[in-house]
Amino acid sequence: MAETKEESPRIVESDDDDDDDDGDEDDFEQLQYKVVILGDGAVGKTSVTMRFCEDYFARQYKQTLGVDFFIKRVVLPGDVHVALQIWDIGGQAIGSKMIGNYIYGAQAVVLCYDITNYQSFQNLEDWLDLVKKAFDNDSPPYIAIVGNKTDLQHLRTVKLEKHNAFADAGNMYSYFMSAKTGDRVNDTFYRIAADLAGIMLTKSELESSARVVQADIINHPQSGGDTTFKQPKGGPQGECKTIGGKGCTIS
Ligand SMILES: Nc1nc2c(ncn2[C@@H]2O[C@H](COP(=O)(O)OP(=O)(O)OP(=O)(O)O)[C@@H](O)[C@H]2O)c(=O)[nH]1
Ligand SMILES: [Mg+2]
Repeated sequence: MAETKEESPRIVESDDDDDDDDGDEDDFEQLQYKVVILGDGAVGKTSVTMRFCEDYFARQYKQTLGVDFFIKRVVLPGDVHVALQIWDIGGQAIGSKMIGNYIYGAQAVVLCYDITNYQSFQNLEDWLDLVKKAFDNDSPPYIAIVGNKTDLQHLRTVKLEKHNAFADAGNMYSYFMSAKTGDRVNDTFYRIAADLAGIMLTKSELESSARVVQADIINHPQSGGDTTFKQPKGGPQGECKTIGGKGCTIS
């Protein structure tokens, strides 16, 4: 997949607090991927995203309405810069007319469930169906299944064998994590970024995967043509409000 580099949307590194710097000399090209996180309400999609992007965890549940956007840049071996544009979709959006648009054009889809909530695991079938529908005749994206809340092992209701069988049947990548403790969150996203970029990681590279920085999108192309980067319908530009300079939301 390394050859997709030239066709990727461009993104320019931003300084945290220096708005008047045009930054021309520091601009550099990097890969950018759309990653969509799907799953039932309260499984921890926002928590996982916030843990990865801001190393923050909120105990209190605040339902996501529509979709929130986050950008996180990771630096892979070989100094390959990858910006992950994360679309955190509210679980209630399963009944929304927009859901197909949210999913379309993703390079990666993360199907998230709560290991203590069997229903949330069963409902991944429905989420997967939506993904298949959204991609229709197009080649499918990278699909991962994530069992969240591993800090609650003692309350687990979804057996490992069930998880593995579902992942195998759908030819999906399989991960577990805890947004609460942060266990396996960074290295999972780092792995996804590396897989999308076609970069093999050694064990030690995975373990040192915490090198992440914030970036802002400044250019989102209007047409993906026949490249592997399909332009999402109804993307964040123009209709996205910035929240605290980090995530942005469409509802
Ligand atoms: N113990 C534990 N609680 C978690 C974990 N991740 C999320 N939670 C809690 O689960 C609740 C729901 O988390 P959210 O991240 O808001 O869930 P969501 O999937 O984004 O929900 P919607 O926005 O409605 O789709 C919150 O109270 C979180 O604190 C985890 O890894 N462990
Ligand atoms: Mg949410």
